[in-house]
Amino acid sequence: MALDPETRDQLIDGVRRFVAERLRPIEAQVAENDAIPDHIVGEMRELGLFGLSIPEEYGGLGLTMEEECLVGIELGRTSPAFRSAFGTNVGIGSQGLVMFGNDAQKAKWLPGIASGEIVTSFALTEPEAGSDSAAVQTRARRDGDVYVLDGAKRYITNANKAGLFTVMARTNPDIKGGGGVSAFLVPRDLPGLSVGKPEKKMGQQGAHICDVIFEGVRVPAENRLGAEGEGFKVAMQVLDRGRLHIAGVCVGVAERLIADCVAYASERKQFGQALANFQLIQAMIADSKTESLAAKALVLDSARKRDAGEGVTLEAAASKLFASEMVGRVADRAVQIFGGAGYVADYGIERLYRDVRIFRIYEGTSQIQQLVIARETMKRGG
Ligand code: COS
Repeated sequence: MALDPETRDQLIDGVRRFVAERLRPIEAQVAENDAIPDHIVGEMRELGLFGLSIPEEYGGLGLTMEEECLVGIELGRTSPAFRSAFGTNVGIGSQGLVMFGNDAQKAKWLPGIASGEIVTSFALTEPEAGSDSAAVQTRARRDGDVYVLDGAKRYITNANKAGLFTVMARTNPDIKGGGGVSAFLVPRDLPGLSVGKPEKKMGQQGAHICDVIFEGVRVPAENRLGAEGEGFKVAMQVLDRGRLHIAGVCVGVAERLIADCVAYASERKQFGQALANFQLIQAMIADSKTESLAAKALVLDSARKRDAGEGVTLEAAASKLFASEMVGRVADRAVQIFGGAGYVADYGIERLYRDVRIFRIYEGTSQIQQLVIARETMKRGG
């Protein structure tokens, strides 16, 4: 159920203040150290950020999709690496369980996920299954009352901290596509599960992705999420939702960059006057603002449709496509407006330029979103 307007404003205000006062001052330091200080993660837990989307009965805030996107916009006003610390708990790491888990599974895991005591990861991608996620090769063989998992997952966000993985694995090797895949809740401490070193990345330092290896990991059959063969659909529905969240974050980063551009252009003087007086600078600010407003309208409208119970596969893909491409253009213009300073680390613009590049890739590349949008549009007949 949606929050009443006053509570909603308080929540958004609280997150905005936390971002401005606690996160922004240390964003360069976090990038430098490739780590978010533990006490900051503790503050995120206290604020309830790990449980934004977890139903209230399990200790979360139970936000609607629209509310979650509004919070996502606020979180986008600083390095997106911070959001990543709890992003999997809010999105792809928990939503399979929220949407498809049975009561016992939910009661066992969701309270710890909501509080942040348990960090979750979503293990779909593999070395040979990126965009083609139905090509999952990790095997899950039934052996009495367990499934035995063997295989490797790649680029798994928060794997190095995760206590629980939602793993997509092939239960039926005779079915080559998604129909042979099932989803499992796999605790980190099961023997045979190992996690690789965090990858060195282009941006979003402080957020980590690692390989996850399964060697004869015996997962109790009761940890299967949904029916056998339903795993691919679980993953797709989790991603539909995740794409809306990411689109919200993209809008937030764009708003931050636009504010930075306005401040810099007002202060910096060339040819005897502020950059902001030059119409070619104004044109870049106008384009960024227009696109950012359009993305915001699209993502919030799509989120409201989801909250109303409509299928939003198309809208989520369109939001993710438009917002992630939009923030790429906004970041590029920001570097241009800042000029040499945009290319220099001290101003933080080049860091955000690198940070936003992944938005066009993860949770489905722009090309996958185009494919989904085209298919859905044709299905709907226009
Ligand atoms: N919701 C519910 N069901 C869905 C769905 C969705 N959003 N998308 C697909 N399905 C179902 C289809 O209806 C189909 O069911 P039936 O077999 O009963 O007809 C089944 O899943 C297979 O779907 P489809 O034929 O569309 O699968 P494809 O292999 O052709 O590809 C794409 C689907 C390319 C869209 C999918 O693989 C994808 O999204 N890839 C990107 C993955 C991704 O985002 N990875 C990021 C890493 S995770 S952070």
